Amino acid sequence: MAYAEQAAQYYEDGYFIADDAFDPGMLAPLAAAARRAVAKVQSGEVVAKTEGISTGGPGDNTRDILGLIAPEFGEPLFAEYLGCQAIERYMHALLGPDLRLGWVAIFAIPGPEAYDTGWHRDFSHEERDGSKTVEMEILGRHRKGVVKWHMALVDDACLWLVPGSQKRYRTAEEREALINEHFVELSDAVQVVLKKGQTVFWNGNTIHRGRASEGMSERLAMMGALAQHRDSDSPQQVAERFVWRMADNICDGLPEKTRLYYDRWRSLQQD
Ligand SMILES: O=C(O)CCC(=O)C(=O)O
Ligand SMILES: [Fe+2]
Repeated sequence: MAYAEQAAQYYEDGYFIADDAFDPGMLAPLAAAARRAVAKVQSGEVVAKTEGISTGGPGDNTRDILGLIAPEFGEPLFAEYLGCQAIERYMHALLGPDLRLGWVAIFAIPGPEAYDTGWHRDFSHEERDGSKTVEMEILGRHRKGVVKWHMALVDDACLWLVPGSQKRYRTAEEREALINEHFVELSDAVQVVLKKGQTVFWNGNTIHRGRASEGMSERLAMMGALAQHRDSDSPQQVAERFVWRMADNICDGLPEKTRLYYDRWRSLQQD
């Protein structure tokens, strides 16, 4: 499928699946680096907290490993992956020529554990039970210009979403699932089934759910995001989960493209 068609599908359905969203030769090294990063966090060799990345501390069994571009991880491949040409081509088709840092993280569920987020939109602090006017206003504004993705490092069928729901008010059935009973089947939902190496680019404003798939033995996925950049974008308060990125040592080791994404992000953060 051509990039323009995939971009059209993204804006219509809220997602598309790509087979080639990493530079040649990156897949096996990324999986190996991800396993090392998970082991470092579990052992406490690296302590990755939203407020800062450090070394030598208590181990942690978090499922969401952040801070991968920090030098403490000693894994430069993550920053290369975020800035690689294959990702850049998709982002240019979706967001235009100028990009800035979103994030890169790992999703790790080590065994056949129960995992279920329940139905939600990624609304963070926005109103979750608004009127049609309120919800449509949020959908038009919230995380505009940000595209996120999951790349399966092992086969991954955890994500479910309702195609097109990023563009419209929720139905009565969806409201029940979003507000009251999060763990039900939704009639219009689809399961996103990824083979190892496939990437789903998707909009977190869709109604979606992450759920351990049947017979799953492990989940290991990269999560990434980039944002559209304009020099005229307004400065922001540093988001709580990105405070670690204000450390002086983050930018030095970054490859050229990721450094550009980082510098643009950094220039908009109020100290
Ligand atoms: O587990 C998943 O695939 C989805 C998790 C989720 O809600 C998200 O990434 O926003
Ligand atoms: Fe979500």
